Amino acid sequence: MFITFEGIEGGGKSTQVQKISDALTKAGYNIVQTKEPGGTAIGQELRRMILDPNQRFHSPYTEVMLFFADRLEHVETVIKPALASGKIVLCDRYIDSTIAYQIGGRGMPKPLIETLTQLVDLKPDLTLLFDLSPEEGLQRAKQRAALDRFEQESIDFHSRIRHSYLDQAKKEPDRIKVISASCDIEPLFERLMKDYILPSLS
Ligand code: Z5A
Repeated sequence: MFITFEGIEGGGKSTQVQKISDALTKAGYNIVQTKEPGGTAIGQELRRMILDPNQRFHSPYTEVMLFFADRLEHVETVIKPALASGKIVLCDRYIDSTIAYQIGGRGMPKPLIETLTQLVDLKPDLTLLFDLSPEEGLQRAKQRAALDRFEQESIDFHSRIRHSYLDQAKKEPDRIKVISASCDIEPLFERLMKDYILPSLS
């Protein structure tokens, strides 16, 4: 199983990925918990460049190329080997982030992203999309740490991303499950395990 977690900032994905990973590991499953950007050593370098609030890219295509460089290394050296050895991969952000952020948010041409996506050649089995208002998400993100390059963008940018995600979910309802993330951590975790994670593993 290859399960991805998606959504706008502050939706609580990272918190839930950690909890799900801990619970499944305790139950005896072999889990690989990973994320994009930054799931490999090269990816960590790319992540630092991508998220640095002082970073200025001079071509509108630089950012998306860095995300794909990160992803190609990640898929080849982490995700595919883990799946081949029968492990369950839990990944915090993946291709749907590129569609939502770079096409929905930045306005990159869809055919370009579709062409680059063909290089990746691996789709998730299940995607949990954490949905909440950008206002609430950014409020949560602000409480946590200094804002990164994306978190400093406008509410309008984050609203476009949210709508892009919801559009994707409408197009692929069997894979992408929309989760209302506007509730407390523990009840959300219990709902995710009972309604999505455990059924997908049985
Ligand atoms: N990006 C892109 O543009 N294109 C791409 O292809 C990819 C990514 C792959 C990566 O940042 C950035 O890269 C991301 C998209 C872009 N934009 N940003 N920023 P990241 O990996 O550093 O951050 P993130 O993925 O957005 O995760 P996040 O900011 O950590 O948010 P989260 O995972 O949704 O939430 P969280 O860390 O679990 O929780 C945030 C805070 O809320 C924290 O203080 C929690 O304790 C709190 N929290 C969590 N759950 C709850 C609930 N249920 N109630 C109340 N408070 C909660």
